[in-house]
Amino acid sequence: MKQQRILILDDDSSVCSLICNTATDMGIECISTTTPERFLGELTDQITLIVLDLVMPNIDGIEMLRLLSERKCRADIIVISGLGKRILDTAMSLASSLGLSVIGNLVKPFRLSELQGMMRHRPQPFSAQYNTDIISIPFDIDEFSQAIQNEDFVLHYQPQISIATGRCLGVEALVRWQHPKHGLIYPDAFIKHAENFNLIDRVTWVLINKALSEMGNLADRNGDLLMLSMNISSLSLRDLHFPKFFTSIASKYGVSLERLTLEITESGLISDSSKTLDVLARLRLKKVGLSIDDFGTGYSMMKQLRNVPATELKIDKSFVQNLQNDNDRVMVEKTIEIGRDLAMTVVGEGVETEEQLNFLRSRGCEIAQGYFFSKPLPKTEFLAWHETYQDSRI
Ligand code: G
Ligand code: G
Ligand code: MN
Repeated sequence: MKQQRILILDDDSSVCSLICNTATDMGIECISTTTPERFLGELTDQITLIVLDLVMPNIDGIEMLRLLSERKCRADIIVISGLGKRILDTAMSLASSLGLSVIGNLVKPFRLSELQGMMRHRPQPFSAQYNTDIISIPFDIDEFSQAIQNEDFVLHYQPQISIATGRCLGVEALVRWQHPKHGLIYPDAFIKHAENFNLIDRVTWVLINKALSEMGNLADRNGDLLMLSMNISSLSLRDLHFPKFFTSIASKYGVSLERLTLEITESGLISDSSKTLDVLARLRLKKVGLSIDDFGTGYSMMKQLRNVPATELKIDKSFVQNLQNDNDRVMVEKTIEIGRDLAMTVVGEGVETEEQLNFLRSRGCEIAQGYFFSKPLPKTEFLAWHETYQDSRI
């Protein structure tokens, strides 16, 4: 176990001594300073814990977090501020998006016992904490065109469960690129490129055909057909012919439009052109379900809610997985309320634990999706999961 060593930056020297005395009493080595220059000078790989005041005269703590990230600082960080909890929560989200390891926050005036509790925190090995960037495989437009030509994509399916009855109501189809050399590549690594290459429409149609042929007519033991949700790039929804093509593919596979839902990410809807709204309205008139994916992460969600004729809201997993945070919990509660008031179905995404499921249930959320039930699975594995799941419910 690495020896704890604390470095404190606070422009209030009385706070510095209070923290230092506490640390020394606990047998922890401690350095404190009121100036950013000295702070950066003292920052070495030996420091395991940093206590950082967010509001200082010469540099703000947010700027300091950025500097720490640039220096690839791997120490655990506690942020403190007299400005209240919301700013601290924002600083913590920012810090973790910068790859820093923030372990807690303290609102001034704080209790010594709170600080002591955090200091007792045992430093973890550094490598486990530092978020490395997502590795992405470089590929060019020809290679990607070829992949579309060969239809080198597989769909994985993740169940959507009725929270009230436990029944599996439907599946969401999620694409993966089956790359001949690199293996399975996840959508975050290629969908954006497909959009930039202007090839996304071709991918969209390949996948709609695939999803409908594989899962369009899946029924459970009662003979009830399952719902099928697909993710559609908002760029593909600018094509005024989309509803016509979509309808004809559904009829080719004999799938009724009421059982299909198109998920559009909230950020995609921001660029709503009148064409997109035209397409969405016509799909809705044909009874296709429309879901706002990753709800809560976009920039103008109230405007989207008013304009888009959506039937479903999917609460982004970042909120569902952070219910211990007051802000995230309120987001989840209010999204469920908005959904109910607007007669929309609300799906809680990224449900991993029973507590998360119980919380959603207690607030009246209807559908849950997440690893708690199953990861997205290839078709045959999904079918096996579905059989076993139905067995377990008899
Ligand atoms: O499975 P994860 O499976 O990594 O999916 C990440 C994101 O990729 C999803 O949130 C979704 O927005 C996007 N995505 C998944 N499948 C598709 C697809 O078939 N088409 C498009 N356009 N996006 C998809
Ligand atoms: O379309 P979209 O953003 O909604 O896709 C959901 C993403 O979330 C996919 O990448 C899927 O693999 C992932 N996912 C689904 N359930 C869980 C879960 O319980 N935990 C986590 N961490 N990710 C999940
Ligand atoms: Mn989705």
